Amino acid sequence: MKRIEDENRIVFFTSSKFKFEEASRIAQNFGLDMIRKSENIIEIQSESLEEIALFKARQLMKRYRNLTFVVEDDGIFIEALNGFPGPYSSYVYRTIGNSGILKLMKGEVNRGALFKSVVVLHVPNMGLKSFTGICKGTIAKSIHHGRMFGYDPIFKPLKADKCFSEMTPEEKNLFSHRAKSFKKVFSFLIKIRSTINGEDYG
Ligand code: ITT
Repeated sequence: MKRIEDENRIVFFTSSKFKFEEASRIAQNFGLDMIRKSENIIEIQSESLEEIALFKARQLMKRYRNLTFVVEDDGIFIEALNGFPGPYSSYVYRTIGNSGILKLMKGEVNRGALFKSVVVLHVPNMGLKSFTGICKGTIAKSIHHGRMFGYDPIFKPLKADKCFSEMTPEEKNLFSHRAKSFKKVFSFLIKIRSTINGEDYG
């Protein structure tokens, strides 16, 4: 059993095994060890993904001030729907789902959309810092198959020839909003750790 207090370990607080699967592969590429933990936290309703993610992180900070951890909030923003569902993506997915979105988009020529990921990192004694990743793409005309994570079966990134759901996690990481935000998080973490080590031994 892995201990979450290990100082080199990053804990990703998320209820989504898909998010973790993608982010932990990126962590591995950076030589970092990440584990997943589910925790009961209040998710506020807000028009800002960053505010939602920060609110989650602040609750966890009170419980885990000695832990290096991350939380993430995502949304899909559809041009023809004026950015809907955006920060309400989780609720909309649970209620009308992908088929509901496709109904709203019926006959719509403008299929443009983007995914946004906001990750908030907590480092002990340093507080919180947020990182953003965006992936532009289009909404498909039907539900595609494969890895059925959220809106992946209806979202095709620009420059790709298939929907996210038809990609392996590695392929998705070549394009995704999550890959972009987490790469920023891990680069930052490595940079501050080398600075701290440099000061200790310098
Ligand atoms: P957390 O525990 O990490 O908060 P969550 O499922 O509540 O997980 P979000 O609020 O961040 O996640 O996500 C909002 C919605 O967007 C949710 O319905 C997800 O299924 C969906 N979603 C998030 N990232 C996605 C991705 O990479 N591909 C497809 N759908 C995604």
